[in-house]
Amino acid sequence: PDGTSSTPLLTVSQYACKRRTTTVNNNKILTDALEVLAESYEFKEIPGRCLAFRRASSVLKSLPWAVRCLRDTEGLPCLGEHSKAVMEEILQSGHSFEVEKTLSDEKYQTLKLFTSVFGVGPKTAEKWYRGGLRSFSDVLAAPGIHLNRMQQSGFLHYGDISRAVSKAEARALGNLIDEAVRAVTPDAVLALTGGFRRYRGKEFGHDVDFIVTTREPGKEEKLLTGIIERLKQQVSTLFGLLLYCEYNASTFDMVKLPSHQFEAMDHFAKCFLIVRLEGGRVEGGLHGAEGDGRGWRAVRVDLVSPPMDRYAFALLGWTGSRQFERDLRRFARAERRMLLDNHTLYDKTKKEFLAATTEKDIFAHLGLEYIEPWQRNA
Ligand code: DCP
Ligand code: MG
Repeated sequence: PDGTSSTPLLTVSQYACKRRTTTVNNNKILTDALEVLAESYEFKEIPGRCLAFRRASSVLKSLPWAVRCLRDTEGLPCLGEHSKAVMEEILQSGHSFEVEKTLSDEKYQTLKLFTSVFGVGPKTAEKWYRGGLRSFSDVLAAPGIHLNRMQQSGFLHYGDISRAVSKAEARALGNLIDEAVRAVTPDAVLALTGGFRRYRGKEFGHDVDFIVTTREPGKEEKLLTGIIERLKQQVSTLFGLLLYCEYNASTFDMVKLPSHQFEAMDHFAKCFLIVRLEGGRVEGGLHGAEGDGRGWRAVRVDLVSPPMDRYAFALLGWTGSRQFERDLRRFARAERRMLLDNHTLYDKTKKEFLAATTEKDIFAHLGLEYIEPWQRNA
């Protein structure tokens, strides 16, 4: 390098797992627009197009500079004709006709609203839409609509759980879970994962994800049910701490090959919770909950409990982002003939499983430079 170039000619990889993506997004206007289109194709169940927009958005998120004209994007991977056309329009006029049309589309708006409820996925949202329902009051008043327990809790705590969780609240929850874990067994391992592990500085998330396990082989499931029991017994003031709890027992099979299907959930024991977090626990009060004088808020919490020898795979898989995970698996398959998922890594050439005790081991097996959690916001 001669030091005269103002824009360094870094080659940007087509794989998110070979890029370093912090939460600083220099191209937010563009990525927000592309993600609207990705989401709308997700609702339309056209996964190819959805993925193309997500990949394009992810590449732009990794750039340490702002795109000012289309020429700036020469040589960048994953930017298809459609994405480029949308970007061009925004760069020139400040908005995109297609994005605005999508945002004002009744079906898009309704599916977005319905899927924002805990327990409501695209299938249910679509069914309700086709049944003529357009609002929450439509759903709640409709005869013959059966809400499962998760959806009932989703509606009941909608205001709280659709409001962002602050770092202080995540920390308070960490202490609460840690207390319960220590009460069950002192030698447990508890780690924050998901978005909160990827964030640095003042940031917010939609839920708080933890991995919990124990060094005693085969005891991790008992540990999780023990924690749940402990949380259930705990009452804060007059109320129970657990507002909702769904426990999924492990269906983990030690000898199985990694799944080819990315979106498939992993097989570890886990639980989906809604926890009542008291305001008094957080210095300076709770984000957003001060106004209504309740002094508490509901927060979504996920706990997953892999066996200790799968801890590194589970941690890597649950830290995200989703795009980072997708590309790790795609890279493993396409570039290394290996299969990776939240449980294991399998080398198809050597026909053997590759063990790992840390995330660094997994990156090393894949021949990838280690990417820190806060650089995985792809
Ligand atoms: N994950 C996965 N496969 C799934 C669901 C989740 O690999 N089917 C991984 C990737 C996610 C992480 O788990 O990054 C946590 O899932 P969340 O939905 O909680 O997403 P984040 O924590 O990344 O973001 P948020 O702040 O919205 O919670
Ligand atoms: Mg999360």
